[in-house]
Amino acid sequence: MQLPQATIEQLAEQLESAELLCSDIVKITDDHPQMDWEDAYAIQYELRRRKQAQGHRLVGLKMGLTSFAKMKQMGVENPIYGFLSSDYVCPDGGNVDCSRLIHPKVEAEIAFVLHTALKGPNCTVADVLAATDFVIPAIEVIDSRYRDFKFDLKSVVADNCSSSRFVTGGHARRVQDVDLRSLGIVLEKNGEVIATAAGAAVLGDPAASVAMLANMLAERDEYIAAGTFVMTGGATEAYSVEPGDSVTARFQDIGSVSLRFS
Ligand code: 0L1
Ligand code: MG
Repeated sequence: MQLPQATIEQLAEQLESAELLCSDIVKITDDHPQMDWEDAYAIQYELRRRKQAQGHRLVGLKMGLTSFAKMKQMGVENPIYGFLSSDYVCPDGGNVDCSRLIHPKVEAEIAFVLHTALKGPNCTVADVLAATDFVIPAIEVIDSRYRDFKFDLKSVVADNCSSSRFVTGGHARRVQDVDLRSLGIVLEKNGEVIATAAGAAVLGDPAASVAMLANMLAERDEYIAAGTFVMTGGATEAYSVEPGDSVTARFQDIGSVSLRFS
């Protein structure tokens, strides 16, 4: 690690204030170019600790930057992971208040719920399929705390991978009953199709995203516990939303999920 613990805590507090005050900040590496990966995840885990200290619950984990479309959009090459907090949860068809956000964007994602813990290293797609209780459609609302959504990978890891809100809906289906790779996804904004994808857009198979999460967590001696909800990453690039917009993501065989923005 390059940053002292006091700086890690101070940066987590800054990111938390940016979220709560809806006020953007410059990316961390502008002032701390020496920040390494350990520091970046240490800041994220400190943010997570602060959320829990305020009474919010950890309700899941997420992968980010798992599709080629997202990697290309953000100019990066590696997936990253973050946490999902109970204050991010929205009801299906519910309203997101944009005055509480800086510059929200939406992503259509396939989410997994596990009945068995997954431990890396060497976790495989087959392991994930065997450990999965069901898959379910989701929309993630991301909202980078960094000015103009501009950051490098370490800064965005510290910012909990731009996590902000999410919603699940549609039907929970067993993985054995769907073909995750050819599963079609249609993302609509205000009734117009803005993006289409198949499940394979996410690392060739969304289950590979869950396997990668288990393998990345193993580097910290952590694992995905039984019962965990995991979002596998946007299958398409992310799309900006503003007050008045409504967004629906339709998933072949597993239904649709939607959100309104005011
Ligand atoms: O959920 C995501 O894919 C977000 C990853 C972080 C990068 C971004 O803000 O797009
Ligand atoms: Mg996402």
